[in-house]
Amino acid sequence: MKNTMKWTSLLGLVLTLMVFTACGGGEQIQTTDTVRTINIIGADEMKFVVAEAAEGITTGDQYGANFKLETILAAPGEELRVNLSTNSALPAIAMSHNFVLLTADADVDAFANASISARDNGYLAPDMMDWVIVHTAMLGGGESDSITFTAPLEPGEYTFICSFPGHYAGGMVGKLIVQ
Ligand SMILES: [Cu+2]
Repeated sequence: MKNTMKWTSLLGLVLTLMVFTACGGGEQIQTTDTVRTINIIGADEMKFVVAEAAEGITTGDQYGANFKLETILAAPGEELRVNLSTNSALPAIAMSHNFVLLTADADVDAFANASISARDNGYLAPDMMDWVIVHTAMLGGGESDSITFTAPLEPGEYTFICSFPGHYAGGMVGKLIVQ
C-alpha cells in the first residue's frame, strides 16, 4: 500500500512536470515570435534549401519541392534565427549537415578543407574557430537545431557553409549579405 502511494505521487509529479514543460515551450514560442526566422533544410543533394521564397532571402535552383537558398539579406546588427533540419533517410555518418557562418575575412576553402579531418570537433577545424561567428550542431536525418544570433555590424558578405566532408565542395554554401 505504501509503495502504491509512492508510485502514485511519483506519477503525479511526472505529469505535473510534463504539463509545466509543455506550457514553458508554448510561452517560449510566443515570446520569440518577433525574431526573424529562416527555416532551412539540409538536403541529400548537398544543398541548403527552403520550402518557399520569402522576403529577405534569395533562392535558386529547385530541388524536389524546395529551392536552393542562395543568400540571406540582413541589416547590420539584425537579430536572426536559423532553424536547420536535416531531411535524409541515410545514416548520420553518411549524411549530416550543419550551418556554419564565417567571418568576412575567413579563408572559406581552407576552413572547409581543414574541417574534413575534424570529426571529433563536429567537423569544425579546431584551430580556425576564430573564423566561426555561429554554428548549429551537426545534424543527422530527422534532427534539427535552432540558433539565434546577431548579424555582424559591418556591411559585407559573410559565407555560410555546411562543414560535413564534401558538402561545401558539393555546393552547400550561401552568403549572408549585410547591407
Ligand atoms: Cu551538409
